[in-house]
Amino acid sequence: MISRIPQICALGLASLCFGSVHAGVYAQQTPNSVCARPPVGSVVAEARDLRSQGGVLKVNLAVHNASETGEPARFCYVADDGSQSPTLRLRPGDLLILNLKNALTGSEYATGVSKPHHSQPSAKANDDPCSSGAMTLTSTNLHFHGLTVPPKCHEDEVLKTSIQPDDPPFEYRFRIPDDEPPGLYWYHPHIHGFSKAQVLAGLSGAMIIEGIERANPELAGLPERVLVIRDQDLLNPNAPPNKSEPVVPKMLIDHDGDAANTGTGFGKPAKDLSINFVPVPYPDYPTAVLKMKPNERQFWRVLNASAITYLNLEILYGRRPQQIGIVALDGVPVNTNGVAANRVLWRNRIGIPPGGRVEFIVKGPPPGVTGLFVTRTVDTGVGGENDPNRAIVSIVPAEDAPEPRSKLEASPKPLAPAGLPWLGDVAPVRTRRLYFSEKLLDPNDPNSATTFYLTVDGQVPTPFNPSSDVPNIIVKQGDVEDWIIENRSTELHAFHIHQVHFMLLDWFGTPANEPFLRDTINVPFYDGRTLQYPSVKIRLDFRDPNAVGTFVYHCHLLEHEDGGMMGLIRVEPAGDTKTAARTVPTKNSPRRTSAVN
Ligand SMILES: [Cu+2]
Repeated sequence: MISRIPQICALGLASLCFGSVHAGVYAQQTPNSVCARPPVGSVVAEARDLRSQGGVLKVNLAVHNASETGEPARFCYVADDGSQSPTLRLRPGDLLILNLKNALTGSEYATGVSKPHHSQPSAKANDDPCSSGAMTLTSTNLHFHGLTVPPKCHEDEVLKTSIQPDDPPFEYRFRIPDDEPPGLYWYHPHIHGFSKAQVLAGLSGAMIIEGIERANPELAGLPERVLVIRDQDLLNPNAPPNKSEPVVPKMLIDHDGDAANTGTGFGKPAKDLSINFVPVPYPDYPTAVLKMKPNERQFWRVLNASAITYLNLEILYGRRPQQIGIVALDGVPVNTNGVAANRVLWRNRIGIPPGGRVEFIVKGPPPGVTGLFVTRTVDTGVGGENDPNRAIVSIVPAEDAPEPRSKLEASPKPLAPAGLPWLGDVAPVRTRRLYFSEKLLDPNDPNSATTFYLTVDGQVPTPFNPSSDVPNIIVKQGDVEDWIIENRSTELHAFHIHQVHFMLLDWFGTPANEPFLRDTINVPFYDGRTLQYPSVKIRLDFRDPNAVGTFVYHCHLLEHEDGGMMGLIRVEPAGDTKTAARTVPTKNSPRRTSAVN
């Protein structure tokens, strides 16, 4: 069937089938005064850069929202100058002072977002944003994804910190650690039960720790671009797929009301994508436009700020995949292990889970060849959402293309080598096992509500309980641990842990021993056929004293996190011996509940 249609159309790249970047007849998101978004087919503009000066970056951000009938809800971060989701640029050692004003309006569910069925919003507990713990659609807070900043109020604490619309601006204030790896990080809200709704509506922004050219001389002098790929509710949910696509048999809706995985690479996606807020809507995927000087080398920093969409990125020139030179993943240069030979990983495709980042060298297309930046389909399992093939950006070569605003330093001073031994060379003090699982409310109805679990093996599977302070895992600062994370469900999950990075040792039975670090990793789904559940094995680094405190690990598909797929970890200070008791009950032990609380 596929061979009967043009090859590029068979890839689901409908925009190229039309040979056009114009939008079709379907709805396009139109600009509006609050949380305005660029029209479909726009040139990809860069977010405003806010740079630290004299070692300090002071930023005021207000969280606004808007929604028009029949259009997806829009939430946005607005800086003092009216710009949205600015890119925060700091150097290691710099102080960030970020005042966050919650200017959300409307009742909890009156902003075009349906009430999540997994979580019950909790009422505002008290007036102190540091201990409020209120979880509603109009509460908000910030997580600084990837940074090793302490999990303390006013720094990177998301369990209790909650800012309400009538609160005065809330101050985030912390220093970027001197040894924070240079790279791409990001900020987004983390209100349990409402993370998906707020991120899907647009609450996310990039954060750059400057100096990556100091870690990797290949980058010296390159112009850099920050590309934020977000997802959003479909602009044309009722449209049939583009006629160039082969007809796919399965067009089901999953329990979240999203298009279920067809397993074919085609069909209606669960969500639309946007790039720097330029929407690329189903069903025609009219691309955003990015101009580059022909053959120019640039450094692209790509963030998957999607709430639930996995990306599988590729660049095509003349329909052929191009080599991209990966220099950092999840904010950490790939040569952070100190091996010069690992400066650049040349690949022609890279998968990025929601929350993940990739930074790479790319060469512009030759004169006369319009390239495509695409995401290939991701098989999310029979229980997963549909992430089909689609183009995102047309890369247009043009001699007069404007240069990106930022350029990396031309003669950087090399970065000091890491102070600690490479994680891969450190023996773990223990191995833990965790597993993802899901339970249908009605086992006979695949569309009934689902509860999501991320369980430490031996403990009783329980959805994350925001009112419990009892950690599922206790670790001592200074330790290095191996975790085997299994997936007992039929859909893909993306494991993420706050505050620390990890190394991938083994992926689905294949040794990886990646010589670099991540903070988010896909855990393959169970297809009902393998003898064992699929798993990944990672080595986690708890050596940094900034990680001391209580924080979370969770699935970064935010509807799963909101639905309970999250656990609590406490990192005790080194030398503290009072670590025993207070962990959650196991299947074999009597439930220690009130006695230990
Ligand atoms: Cu998940």
